[in-house]
Amino acid sequence: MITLLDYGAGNVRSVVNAIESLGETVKIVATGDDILSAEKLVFPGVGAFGSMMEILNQKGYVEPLKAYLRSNRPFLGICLGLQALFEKSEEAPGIKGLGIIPGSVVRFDVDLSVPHIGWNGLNICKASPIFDRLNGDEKYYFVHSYHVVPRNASVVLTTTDYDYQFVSSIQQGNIIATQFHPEKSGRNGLRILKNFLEGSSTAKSPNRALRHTCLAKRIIACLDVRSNDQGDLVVTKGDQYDVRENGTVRNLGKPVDLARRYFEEGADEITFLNITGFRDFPLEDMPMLEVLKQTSRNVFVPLTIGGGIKNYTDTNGHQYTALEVAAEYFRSGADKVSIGSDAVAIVEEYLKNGKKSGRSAIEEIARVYGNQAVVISIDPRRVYVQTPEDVNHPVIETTTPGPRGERHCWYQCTINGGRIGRDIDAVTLAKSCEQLGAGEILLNCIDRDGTNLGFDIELINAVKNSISIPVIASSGAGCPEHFYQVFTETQAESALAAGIFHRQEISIASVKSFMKDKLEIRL
Ligand code: 1PR
Repeated sequence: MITLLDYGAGNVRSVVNAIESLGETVKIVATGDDILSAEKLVFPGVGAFGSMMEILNQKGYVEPLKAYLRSNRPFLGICLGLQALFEKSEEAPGIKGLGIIPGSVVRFDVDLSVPHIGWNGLNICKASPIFDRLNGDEKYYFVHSYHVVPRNASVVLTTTDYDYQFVSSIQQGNIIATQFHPEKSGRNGLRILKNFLEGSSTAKSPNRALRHTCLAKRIIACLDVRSNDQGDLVVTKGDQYDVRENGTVRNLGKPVDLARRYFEEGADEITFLNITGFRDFPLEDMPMLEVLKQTSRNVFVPLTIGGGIKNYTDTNGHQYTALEVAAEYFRSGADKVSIGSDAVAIVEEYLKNGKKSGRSAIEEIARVYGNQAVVISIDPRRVYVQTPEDVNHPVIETTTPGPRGERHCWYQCTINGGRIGRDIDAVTLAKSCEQLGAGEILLNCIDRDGTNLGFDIELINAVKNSISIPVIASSGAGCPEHFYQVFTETQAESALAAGIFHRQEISIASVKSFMKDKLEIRL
C-alpha cells in the first residue's frame, strides 16, 4: 500500500494511475495521522510553492510530514514535492518550506526559455536503488521555473543541464525526490517509480553515465475533439479550421484510442482541443472529462487540454470561474490547460486598462497551478497590407506575397475557432499573456492548418523572438522535413501536428527517426 499526499492542487490522478499500473494500491492522505502511519509516502507537488505551503499548513500536514521525513521511512517527492523539502523558495518570499534539506529553491537564471519544459537527461552523481535496470542515458519529463540548491552536495543524486547544471534529484537516506515527473516520463519513468515501490536497498549505477544532458525537441500529437452530428465524441481535423466535408464533421477516430496509439508511437506530449468548447460549457460536457480520465489511465506522457476555459454562468444562474473549470480538467488527468478565446478577451481588457486585474483566468490559474500549467492557444490568420504604415500592428515583410502581390502582413488573432477576427495581433497577444503569467504558447496558424505545406516560419519567428516562454509550433506539418525546418529555422521548443498523424501518412516514429542524428530528440 502506497500512501499518496494529495493537497488538492494539480494532477495527482496521473501519479495514482502510474502507481496502480504497476500493481500497487494507493491510499490518499485524508488526515495528518495518515501521513504518520504511512509505510511509503509519495508526495507529488504540483502548482506554486506558496499556495502549496499554505494548503499544507491549513490542513495540518506540515508537522506530520516533518515527523515522517525525520523517521527516514521511504519517501518519494515529485516536482514541488522535492522543492517543499527545502527551507524557502524565491517563488514565495517569506513562506517557509519544510526545511528537511538545508538549502533553498531559486528561479532559473538562464538565457533559455523559462519554464524549462520537456524531456531532458540526468547526470548521475551517486548510485541509488531507483536506477536499477536503467541505462543512464534516458530522458525524463520536466516542467518547472524553479530548481533546488542544496547546501550539502552529498544529497545530490542527479544534475541536469539547462544553460547551467541544476540539481534534478536528491537522495538523503530513504528520502528521494525528483524535479522531473516519473509518472509522465513514459516507460523509463515508470521504471523509476517501480524501483521506488519495490524498495530495494541495493544502490545501482547505470552503465552509461552522461557528462552533459540536453533538452529534446518535443513532437506533440494534437487531437481536435468535438461531437459529430450523431452526438459521438470524435477526433476531427479541419482544413483551415473547416472540419466539415460534404456537410458532415470529419471523423478520424476515437480520442482515447488515438491518444493511446500516439503514446505507443513515441509522442512526447498529447494535446486535446475541445474545439466547440467556446459554445458548450465543458463541465456540462462530461464526455471530454471522461476522455481525459480514461486516457490518463494508460498514457504516461503529459496531457494538455483546451477548449471552453473561461468564466461561465449556467442556465440556473450558477456561476463557475475559469479556475474551477481548469481544476476539473486537472482532476481528470490534465497536466496543462490551454486557453484560446478567453485569452484574447483578457488581453484586450489588460491593454485597455493598462494594468493587470489579478483576477483573469490566466493569472488565477497560474497562481494556483503554476505558470507552467497555463498554455495560451493562439489562432492567428494572415492579413496582408501594402505597407507597414497601413496598420497599427507589428508587420512583417513576407516571402509569401499576398493575393495582390502584397509583401507585408500582420497576424490577426481570432476567437471561437477562427470564426471572429479581433483587432489584436499574435505578437502582442503572446507578449501580454507572458506578462500575465502564461507558461507556454501554442501557436496555430489558420492559413497553414491542414494544408501539409509546412509550418509558418515567419509567424513562429515573429512570436518566438518577442517572448521568453516556450513556443509550440503548430499547423501545416506535411513531412518529417517540416519538423526539421521548424527546429532549425526558429527557436520553437516543440512542434505539433494532427492531420498527418491521424491519416497515418507519417508516424511519430518516422518523424523522430528522420531527426535522430540531426537534432536532440527523445527516442
Ligand atoms: O477558444 O478556449 O474554447 O479553445 C478552443 C480551442 O480549439 C483553441 O485552442 C482552438 O485552437 C481550437 N479550435 C477551435 N476550432 C478549431 C477548428 O479546427 N475548427 N482547432 C480548432 C484548432 C488547430 C491545431 C491543429 C493544428 C495542426 N486546431 O491545433 O491541430 O493546426 O493541424 P495539422 O497538423 O493538420 O495542420 P477556446
